[in-house]
Amino acid sequence: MRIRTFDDYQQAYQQSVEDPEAFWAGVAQEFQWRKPWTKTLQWNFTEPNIKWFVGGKLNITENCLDRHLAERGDQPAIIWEPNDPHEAGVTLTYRMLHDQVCRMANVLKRNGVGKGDRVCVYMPMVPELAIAVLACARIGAIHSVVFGGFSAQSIADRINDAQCRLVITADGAYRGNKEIPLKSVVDDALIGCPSVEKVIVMTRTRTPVAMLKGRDVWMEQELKQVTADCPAEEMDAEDVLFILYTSGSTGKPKGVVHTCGGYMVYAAYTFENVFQYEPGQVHFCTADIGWITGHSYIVYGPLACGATSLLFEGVPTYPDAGRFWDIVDKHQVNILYTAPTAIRSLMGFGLDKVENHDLSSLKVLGSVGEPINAEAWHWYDDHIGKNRCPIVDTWWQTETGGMLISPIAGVTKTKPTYATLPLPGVQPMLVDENGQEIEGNGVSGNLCMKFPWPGILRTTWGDHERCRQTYFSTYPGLYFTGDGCLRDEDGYYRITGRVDDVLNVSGHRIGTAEVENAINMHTGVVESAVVGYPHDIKGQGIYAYVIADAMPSDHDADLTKRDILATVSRVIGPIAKPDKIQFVSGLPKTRSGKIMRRILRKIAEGDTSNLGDTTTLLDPAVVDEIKAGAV
Ligand code: 7RM
Repeated sequence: MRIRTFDDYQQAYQQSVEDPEAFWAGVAQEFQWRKPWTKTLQWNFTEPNIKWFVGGKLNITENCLDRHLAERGDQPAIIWEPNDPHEAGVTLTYRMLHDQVCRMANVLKRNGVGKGDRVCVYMPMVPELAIAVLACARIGAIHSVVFGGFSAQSIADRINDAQCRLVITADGAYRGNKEIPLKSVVDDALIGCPSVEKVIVMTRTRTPVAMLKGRDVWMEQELKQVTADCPAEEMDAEDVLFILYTSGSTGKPKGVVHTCGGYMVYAAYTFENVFQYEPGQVHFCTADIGWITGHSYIVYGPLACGATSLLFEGVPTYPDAGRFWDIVDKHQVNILYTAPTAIRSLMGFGLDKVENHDLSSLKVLGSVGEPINAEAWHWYDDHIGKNRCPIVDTWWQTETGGMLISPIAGVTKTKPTYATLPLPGVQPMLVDENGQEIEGNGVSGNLCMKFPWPGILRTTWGDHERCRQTYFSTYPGLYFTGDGCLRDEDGYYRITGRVDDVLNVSGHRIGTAEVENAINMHTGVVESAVVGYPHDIKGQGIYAYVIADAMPSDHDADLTKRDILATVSRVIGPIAKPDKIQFVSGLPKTRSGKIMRRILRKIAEGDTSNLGDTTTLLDPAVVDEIKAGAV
């Protein structure tokens, strides 16, 4: 099953297209199933209805933990590096992790959680976060991890959408030189969350917190009340494993649903092959477990393969911009998987921060989350990989569960800025505006998939129609990714960015509509329009055009802008704060009332020379005003 050469890749790819069921059955067979499946795949992309390993029974934690005990019970499963380099870290062997997951699972049971119940997890990047996630999976509870940078309002929206019964959190989180009061944010959220019965609170920062009798319990005390004996719940391959909320072009974030069997097989298969993972290697994925990258390539993929996964609590620039390299050196990291935004930011601090560290343990470098520009690619290649580590530019999405288009390390010839070729089982297709397939090479179009892979989303929580509408209706019979893509003369794929109203700011997915709604909640704001613009470090920055009920004077404008930022922070979280705000008296609208974002994007980019056709605008004069006031 393991791909070692380009020939292997071509063979695997060919089989995966000619006989996908046999191909994936072969991969899935390597895992531990309580009961084998009876049908490998049932699908249609119209409803959509997608089922992998039908009738198969398993528990993902048996595959991530129990299965490894005999052979590598004493090997590190998780190495934890704290925010403060002077604080002692933690290494959990597979045996220790198994023990702690079972204990935590028993704590959940004691607090009324059972199979199918939803649990919200709002935690710092500590081992207990991975343990909490796995404990849910152990007993068949569905986890919904919310990134620690989201606001109380965002947590409340997610909890209510999934009707979570319990929340797992901590008193606070350390991030660089900041302390985030997680429990206090949860308390604010829970004012509007009647479904939540219990809150389990871990001690991390020992910030004083309110503990409500009957609702809030301390994790440490709960753990004293349980044993480490917790048989895994038998799950159907298509039972829900987790929900993860992600932004789209309209409305509130959607709860992307992944199921036990297919997701496990896909996360593990892609982890092992793309990174060419070898037993004993240390894998360092710098993402937060609050995002899909953390789910698939810190927790499930590596653990399903018996790997050692490094979990880092802090940020790349604390205590200084050499922190990643310090960690690589200290823990002899073999695989480093990070985002272009981190690379670009660290590039700016110069080579001194890199050169005093031993990076010779590195074997493979990965990139994810946004397009990687050539300059960042080369810096990564030259100064981190020293031109001896393949770079895998992995393209995928929350909805895809795992990587879809990516080089296989050392196997696929790489090309800067290209995600290169589809992985086995992945059948990309480029289409034009009218849904016509664009064939041949040296072309570009909208990126779709014409066949399911085991990690594809099954639905969006509580609203299957929204799933159909968002991903399967634009081009009937296809899964639409929302990305634009180029296929060059060699058949290599290069992702050019979103073609919908979704922004990618420092690798975080943010819907323009979400930011607009938040801005519009600010008093005095009549209307707003949000677009992205190129940003040297973040990839994209957020530019907001705002109509206020009275145009603020220069003095007031600055204060009002800060108030708007505070409002957005409150409603969504600090990650969605606009980088630039421009007050305008009107927005460029067509006669039918549609905002012409194309024009606003051009102005935000600073390219006002050629705004294209503006004759369909209701009031073309507004464009001149906006151009003149651009910030
Ligand atoms: C894994 C993740 C998904 C969106 C996706 C793209 C963009 C991700 C790359 C990329 C160019 C890449 N999930 N994207 N990886 N663009 N090259 N290697 O990021 O759901 O949060 O975002 O991110 O636009 O649609 S996500």
